[in-house]
Amino acid sequence: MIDTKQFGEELKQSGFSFYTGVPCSFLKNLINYAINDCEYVGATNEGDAIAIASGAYLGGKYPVVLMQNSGLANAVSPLVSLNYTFRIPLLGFVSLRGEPGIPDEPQHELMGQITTQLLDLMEVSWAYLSSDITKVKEQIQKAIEHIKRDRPFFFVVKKGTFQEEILQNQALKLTTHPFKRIKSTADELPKRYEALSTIHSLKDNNTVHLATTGKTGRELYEVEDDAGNFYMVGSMGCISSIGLGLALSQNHKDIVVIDGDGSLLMRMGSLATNGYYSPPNMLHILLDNNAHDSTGGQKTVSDNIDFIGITAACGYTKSLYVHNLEQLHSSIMAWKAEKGLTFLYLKIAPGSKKDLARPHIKPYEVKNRLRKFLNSDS
Ligand SMILES: Cc1ncc(C[n+]2csc(CCOP(=O)(O)OP(=O)(O)O)c2C)c(N)n1
Repeated sequence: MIDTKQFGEELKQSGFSFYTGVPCSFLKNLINYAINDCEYVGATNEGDAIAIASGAYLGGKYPVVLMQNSGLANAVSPLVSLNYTFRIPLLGFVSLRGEPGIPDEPQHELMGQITTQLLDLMEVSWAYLSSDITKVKEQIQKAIEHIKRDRPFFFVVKKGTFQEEILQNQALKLTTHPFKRIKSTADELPKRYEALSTIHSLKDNNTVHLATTGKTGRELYEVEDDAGNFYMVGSMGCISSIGLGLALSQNHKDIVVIDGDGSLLMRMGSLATNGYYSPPNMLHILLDNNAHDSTGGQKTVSDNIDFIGITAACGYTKSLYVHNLEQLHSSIMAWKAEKGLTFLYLKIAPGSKKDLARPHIKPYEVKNRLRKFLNSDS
């Protein structure tokens, strides 16, 4: 067995002190260490955890992600279309429930057989974590080499690898009396391009704009390319989790997340995590066209959803209905002055700019440029 604290301190010395994930009993002791002695963000979903960790990496951290192997399935989309595509590394720990030959619950049987194959298929390098601390130190160095090459590395963790680490008291954090502004007049339904132009017009050197998958990122690129912009491709629904990880690790920067209704609905559990950790430097703007516009305009169910009520109930400090571009402008200005995790909800018209191009810059170039922008003292 590994001395969990010694292992954690070893990782800490190599810069790994930001953890996120969803618990598994095999990893309980390492998670307890992370909660007790490091920064730990409890995610609602393993895919969200990957995105939170990726945001933290953009912000300059070396993140660690913990998950049960059943949750590796939840993490597939961002691992293959975010981390691979943008060359975003992280250190992962995945438990091996259902290890062949060892009795376990029936739901782990198949995943136990395919965990390492799944990692191979996703081109994620991995190793079984040794329970000998001398070997473990070598393994950590090997993992760091992969990470330095901008690739994720996963340790597959068998039962009984970590020594007991007692969970200390966990701080409770409850948001009380969130401020809500609900719909009070007709929506003017601007175009997405107009909304993005308004948002972009308020961007300064201290601000990052994270644009969701599909035409939002493509249109933002056409409004104006900027070193502080991140155009998401793939990993639909992960943009606000990236925002959370980034906002927590760069608390002096303004992080503006620009979301779509289809994307937000895809991973709505992330709202609970955002609200709980409530980074005051994050502004979450939803441009709701009631459609999957990027894939041909198929309707979403957003017309049935009270996003203002939901985000307020999840712990966002302010949830504000925005009826037109003027209100969008003034609400962003007000947020810049007052801060607090804020959700702005704007209904927009469906449709996009004609002859919309795709960013000429490659995803990993966007990432490298953004990391430089964030980590230079401008
Ligand atoms: C996991 C996943 N499923 C489906 C897609 C295909 N896809 C790309 S953009 C998009 C629609 C996004 O809808 P929304 O967030 O409302 O933004 P809009 O296109 O309306 O601007 C879809 C379905 C994807 N990229 N990833």
